[in-house]
Amino acid sequence: MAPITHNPKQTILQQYSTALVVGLGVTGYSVVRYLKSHGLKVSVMDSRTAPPMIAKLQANYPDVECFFGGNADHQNLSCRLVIASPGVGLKTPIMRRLKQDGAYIAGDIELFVEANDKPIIAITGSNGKSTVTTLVGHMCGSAGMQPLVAGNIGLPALDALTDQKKYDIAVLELSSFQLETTARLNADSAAILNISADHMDRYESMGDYVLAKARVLRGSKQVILPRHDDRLKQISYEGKVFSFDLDEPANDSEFGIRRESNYRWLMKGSERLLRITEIPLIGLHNVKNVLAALALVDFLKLPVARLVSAVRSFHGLPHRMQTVVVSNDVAWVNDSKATNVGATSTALRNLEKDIVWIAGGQGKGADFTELRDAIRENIKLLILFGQDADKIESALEGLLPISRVDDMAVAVKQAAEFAQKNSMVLLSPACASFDMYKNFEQRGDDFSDQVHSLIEREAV
Ligand code: UMA
Ligand code: ADP
Repeated sequence: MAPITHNPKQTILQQYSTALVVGLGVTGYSVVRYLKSHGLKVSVMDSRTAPPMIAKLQANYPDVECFFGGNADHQNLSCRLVIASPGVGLKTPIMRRLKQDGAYIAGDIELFVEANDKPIIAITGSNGKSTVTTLVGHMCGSAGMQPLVAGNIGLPALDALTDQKKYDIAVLELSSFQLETTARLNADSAAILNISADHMDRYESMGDYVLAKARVLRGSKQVILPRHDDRLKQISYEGKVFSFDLDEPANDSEFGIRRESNYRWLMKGSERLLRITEIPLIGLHNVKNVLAALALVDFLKLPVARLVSAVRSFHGLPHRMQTVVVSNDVAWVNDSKATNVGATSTALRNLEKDIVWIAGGQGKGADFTELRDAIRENIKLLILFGQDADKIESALEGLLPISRVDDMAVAVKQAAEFAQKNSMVLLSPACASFDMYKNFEQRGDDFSDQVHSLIEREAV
């Protein structure tokens, strides 16, 4: 095939008439639908024999040529335009080969950016993305706007575009995977919330991971960053910087906290916005999330009263520090979405109560010794299960009592036997769930179900 001829001054739709979509999950399917609706000839490749969206594809697009299963990447798949799903690493043999063959590789977000003509607010970071994305959407909605909220949060951006025809602002949660295949986002306001190690099975180094995240800032008019994060000091951007953190802001481009008599206020420079106690969410990390959300929407100049009422009425998302039940003075808390070390150590550091901590799963190449600094005397027992339990146990050995179990049912039973009054049982796995569950929601639901049935059995 001839060398790459992609012209960045023209859109993808203007330049290509055929495309190969790699990965047939929700993103791949949304891309097929979008490209077909614009008249492209589309083929699909997936390493699984029966990928998740196969039935829907065959029912709605029977003419799409499919290459499925282990041998798919040995087929002659050359194509000038390749749209990669986020889960498909660009360094996998098939993607390297397609690139060598001269293909232009993009992702669904690049297609979205080309189709969209409304302002974009973009959010990435290792943790807090879904919380901040939802809160920003809620703020915009409370102020009378019609936000489109999509991306890594679960709704592919191109599906949101089709389903929700009328919107006046796009609020996108973006993973490092999605950013790798987005040439230039040109957001109006873009944030990197925080950086801690995640997906180290996909990146060669922390530096590579940070560079992928930093792509969110490309072309952004406003850049929102935490004030004190050394890992973000090296990155470059063009837009005006607004920073957020828990200390006092020094000027109008800083969001932070000021203590005044008995109150701690969230501030933009010298302007009071709301009191910390008005935030219904648990933990100082969520105060940071609220500050980031306020900074992200600042350019819209929405009425402060509307923003404050949005914060007051935002009770967070399921599976993030969610209290399942308080029974016999023991709080059972589901933080199943803590799928990396950063989220779990934030949770452990923020809790004062005695804790029975349930963790484990698929570690994604994480260095679990980073959890050591978060272990304090109030963590009375760690109950471990799942694929990388060995690794966690050896990283934390000697710091706290550790018990090994086979599954959630036994973990919950053992936690109930051990937990004292006024303590908390916390599911905060520090791992992905895919070794034992479909996703983190199913793992969190299993935890809740086991807790409720145990309490009901004890009540009989
Ligand atoms: N596949 C291949 N070859 C590969 C890898 C995957 O063929 O090398 C195939 C799989 O066999 C599967 C398909 O690709 O059939 C799945 O595609 P995908 O993994 O890109 O998943 P989607 O269903 O399209 O969902 C993706 C995001 N998933 C990932 O990034 C792994 C979803 O984020 C996102 O909500 C959705 O797009 C809509 O934008 C999930 C996630 O775990 C929640 N994200 C990671 C995170 O939050 O940490 C980044
Ligand atoms: P993401 O979409 O980035 O995974 P979520 O809002 O879904 O973020 O939260 C994921 C996990 O991270 C949860 O365990 C939550 O309690 C924790 N978390 C939320 N915000 C932060 C933050 N700012 N810093 C660290 N951990 C956080």
